Amino acid sequence: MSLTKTVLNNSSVLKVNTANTRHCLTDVVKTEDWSDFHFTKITESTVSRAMTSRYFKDVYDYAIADVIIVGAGSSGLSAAYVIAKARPDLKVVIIESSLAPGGGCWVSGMLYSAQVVRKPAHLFLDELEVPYEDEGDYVVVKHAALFTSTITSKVLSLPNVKFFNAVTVEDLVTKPCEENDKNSKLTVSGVVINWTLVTMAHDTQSCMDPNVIELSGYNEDGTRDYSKKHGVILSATGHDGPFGAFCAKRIAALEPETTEFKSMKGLDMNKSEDEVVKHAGSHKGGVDSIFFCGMEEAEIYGLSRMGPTFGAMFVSGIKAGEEILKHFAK
Ligand code: 48N
Repeated sequence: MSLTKTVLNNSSVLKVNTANTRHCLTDVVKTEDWSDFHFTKITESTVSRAMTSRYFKDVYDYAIADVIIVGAGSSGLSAAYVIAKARPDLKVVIIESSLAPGGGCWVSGMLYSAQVVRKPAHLFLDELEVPYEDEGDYVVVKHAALFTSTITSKVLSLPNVKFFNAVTVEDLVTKPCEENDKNSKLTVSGVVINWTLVTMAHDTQSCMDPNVIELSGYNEDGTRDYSKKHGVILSATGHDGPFGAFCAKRIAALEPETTEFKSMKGLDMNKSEDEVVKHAGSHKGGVDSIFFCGMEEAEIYGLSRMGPTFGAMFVSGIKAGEEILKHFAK
């Protein structure tokens, strides 16, 4: 852009060469002061109906889902991308308690923004076309938000993904395990959800009842429909906290004989990231149809933590996603 500098009465005015100020509205606005600009007319109820008709159609259409991902952090979003992209026929629901997806991945360590990703996890950044600086054994994304905004936009643009944010999973729907299943006593068959603000306010009210999203694989009368694959829950709710490590804590409480909540161990990057990837996937305890990825695994299986490096989050999501795709492929 060439700038021409005009000095008037000892004050200098930078006159921008208007030829270089073209934008998407240049041909719409005819006056210098934009006095001719106006939006098309609308009524307030039209806006309300446009929002609510779509939201509640989603709630209705996704009352039964094939995959329910709890937590839209870097691991949950990575898994959602792998699953929903490979199988556009599967109904994938993502439940996120915060208003914004991304979990802890909007910055890197503390409030530092540059994000370290150890190889070979950079191959996922290549697939997403997220640029980085290559430092040999690892790469650095200039801002963690560049990864998070990219994966979020790619996931949300997939037609078979429904994202319910500011909604919290506050319990699990469970069924007795299939008669022939000797390993487990319990199957998860859905999630119990509420507006996050309501979940946070439970102690102030007698009760504010929740809603439910069920997994696929059942008949109208609640019996198992063996002609359909049983849906799965992938829990990616991160570190233990007010909502975090939710499903891990819940199944340990429901099935204490087979599931122990071991809590995350000390920081060891080299040990932790490989372990988190290795343990990603279906839960091998007494509860069926639940998978884990990301830091929630460190909590349930007592793995070390890795601190501000994110490759294991992406790769554990990819690995859990691959196992879920195999479940639906059989
Ligand atoms: O980012 P997080 O917390 O979890 P992950 O596992 O995707 O990524 C973890 C990563 O950011 C780290 O912690 C890094 C690598 N640090 C490691 C270390 O050593 O400290 O995302 C979890 C998401 C959040 O957005 C939560 O809001 C959400 O899950 N969430 C829930 N959403 C719905 N219902 C719930 N019950 C719930 N609990 C958490």
